[in-house]
Amino acid sequence: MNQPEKKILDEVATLRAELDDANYRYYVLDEPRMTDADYDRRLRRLQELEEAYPKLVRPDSPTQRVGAAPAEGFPKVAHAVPMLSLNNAFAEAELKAFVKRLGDRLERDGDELAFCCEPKLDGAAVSLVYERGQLTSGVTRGDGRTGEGITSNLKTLKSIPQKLRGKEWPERLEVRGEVTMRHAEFEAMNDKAREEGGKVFANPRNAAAGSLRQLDPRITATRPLEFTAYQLVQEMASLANIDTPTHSEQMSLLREWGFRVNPEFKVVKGACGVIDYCRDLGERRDALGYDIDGAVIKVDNLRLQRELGFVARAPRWAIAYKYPAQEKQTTLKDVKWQVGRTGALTPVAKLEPVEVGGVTVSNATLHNMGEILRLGLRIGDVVNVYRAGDVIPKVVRKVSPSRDISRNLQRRGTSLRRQGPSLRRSRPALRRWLKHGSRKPPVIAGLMRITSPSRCPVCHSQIERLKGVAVARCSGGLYCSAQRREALKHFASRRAMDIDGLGEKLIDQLVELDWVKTPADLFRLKAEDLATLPRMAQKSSDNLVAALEKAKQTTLPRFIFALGIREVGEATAANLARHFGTLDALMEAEVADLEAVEDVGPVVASHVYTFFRQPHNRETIEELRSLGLTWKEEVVGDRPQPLAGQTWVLTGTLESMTRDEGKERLQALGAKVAGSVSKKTAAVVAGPGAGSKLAKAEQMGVPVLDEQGFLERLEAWESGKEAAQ
Ligand code: JCF
Repeated sequence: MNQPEKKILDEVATLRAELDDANYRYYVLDEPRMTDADYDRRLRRLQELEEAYPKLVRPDSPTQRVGAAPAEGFPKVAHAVPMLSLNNAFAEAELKAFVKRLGDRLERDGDELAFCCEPKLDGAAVSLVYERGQLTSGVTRGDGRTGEGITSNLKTLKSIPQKLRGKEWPERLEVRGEVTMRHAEFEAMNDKAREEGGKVFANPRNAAAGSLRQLDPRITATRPLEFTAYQLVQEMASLANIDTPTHSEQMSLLREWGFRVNPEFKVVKGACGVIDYCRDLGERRDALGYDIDGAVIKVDNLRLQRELGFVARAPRWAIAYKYPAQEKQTTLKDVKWQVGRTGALTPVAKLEPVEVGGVTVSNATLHNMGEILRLGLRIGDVVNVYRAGDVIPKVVRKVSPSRDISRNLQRRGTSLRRQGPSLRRSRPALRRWLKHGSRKPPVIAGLMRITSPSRCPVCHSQIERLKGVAVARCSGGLYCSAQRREALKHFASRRAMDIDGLGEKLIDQLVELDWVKTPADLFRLKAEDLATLPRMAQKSSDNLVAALEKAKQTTLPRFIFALGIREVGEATAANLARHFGTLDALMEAEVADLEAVEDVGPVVASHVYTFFRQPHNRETIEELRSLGLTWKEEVVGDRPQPLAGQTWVLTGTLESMTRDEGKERLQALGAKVAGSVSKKTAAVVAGPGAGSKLAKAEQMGVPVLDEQGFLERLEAWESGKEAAQ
């Protein structure tokens, strides 16, 4: 084998340093500098060089993160220091008692004590060992004393440094934290698995734990896992080396060494500080984008921590304040089939009402028939429901055959074993059904089975199910009043045509009465007719007609979005509008022209093409135009996008425009508009009433604009006078 020259050695070292740095910025600091393309190019070059000179391959090389060869099981590994559990508090009074107890024990005023507060991440706890700065071992929590060695799996996580950054780390370092998955990535992963018949996880915690216990690290590498450090392990032997007097300083050290720590981490004082933190975090829980099951409160001062010590298996100096559970058990009472805007039939579980994560849930989605089969559900089953963030609650597992059913079976003198659904038998049947696309799903043995309708429950049209997909659709199109109703709701919605006063209930009535069949019919409604409807006074009828009149002035992106073309969301609508400039150009576009638009693939292109080839769609569009619907048409060609690649956040109220208008103007300039502030945020626009987002921006040093400043910049960018910030 040829010897690498010095030049090659230098290139490899540079590539590794650049890739490590890019990973750190992306996964730990949330501040990416390198584009994905640049990252991939460097990674490929490094792979090439390592292939050409295998002697250069090192276990901590960024190329090794894709995972090594499959391993046989996992070795049991004893934790040098046991991984603790935390005592729980379920009420604010218990937090007060905790602070008071600590004050008493330490013979000082508890309200003068500093506490570190952070979200209690709901994932899989792991412990990492670094020797001379190199990651040497990663172990699951296990029973707290012994866990499983999953080092090669953990090495595939980009938020776990293989090599510590900086210098002053101790000879041996142990870091503990939680491996989690964010809601968005978890949902995307499950959606894909549902489509492909792969492994679907009940919740992000199961997904994280399951992904870490994969025997093949290459599978772990494909899972969107994230490690967040929360504890630097204090061994007596290493105490001398880590010379920080507080937990919060240790967290800063961990950050410098290359770990991600939770951005919600905060030091507060006394019982009031702790309670305020727990309340605030609880209110923002659904908006965090990841699962937490509580808040962790720790005494900040490490000397005081040592003085307080432990009781049984939990530290005296910490407590977990628990929020309501996000997964709860209830009974499946019935399944109703709902027809969506595009005709897709969704089975909706009707549940015995149950509180999940602080909200009462009585309906949950079952996605499609494939999901019902996967879960082996029958009416009457006891099921678990999961609800997190703003997403729709889901039935995630069947807990046991319900009492009702077993009683039924007893009455009939049959044994449960004979009648119980056999998942072992249903799985191959499910796979066959998915693959061959017959209309009738396989029957799982048992009573009260759930079947999918062969006719639309609303318009009785035939139900179609394409080969290889689990979704069944009503073939009725706009003949189906359910599809019409959903299409109209979408058309009128705030982000589409924004027709004030045209709510869902009213649309239901208008469709029921057959007054409105197409969006164009909306603009023909007369105030005197509307006033005859129940709950519609003359005033509200006049207002609605005025709102319809106002909505006729719209924008091209809004109009395209309002049409409700399959898989054309707001962002795609904006891209289409920008690309084609006029509706006529879009309507005449061929599939290949459509595929040339940013983020438009063959599937979306074919949906758009097919939509505009339907005579009834073209008719409706013509009618809408002749009824006076207009927008400013842009000239063909790309407008400048000075804010491309930037993420903005709008908070508080604006006087000269609504937040949605502000958002649209920013998007038109190429910016993304996000709901929460991170280090990636380019700028925050804060109007009166701005709260925690403004505070966070200031704390993170993100630029903040008031409305005046925002308007000035907008106008400069829109007129093309200014290239970028
Ligand atoms: O986020 C967590 N799940 C979490 C668990 C955070 C912490 O700061 C913890 C923990 C378990 C034990 N701290 C300890 C001592």
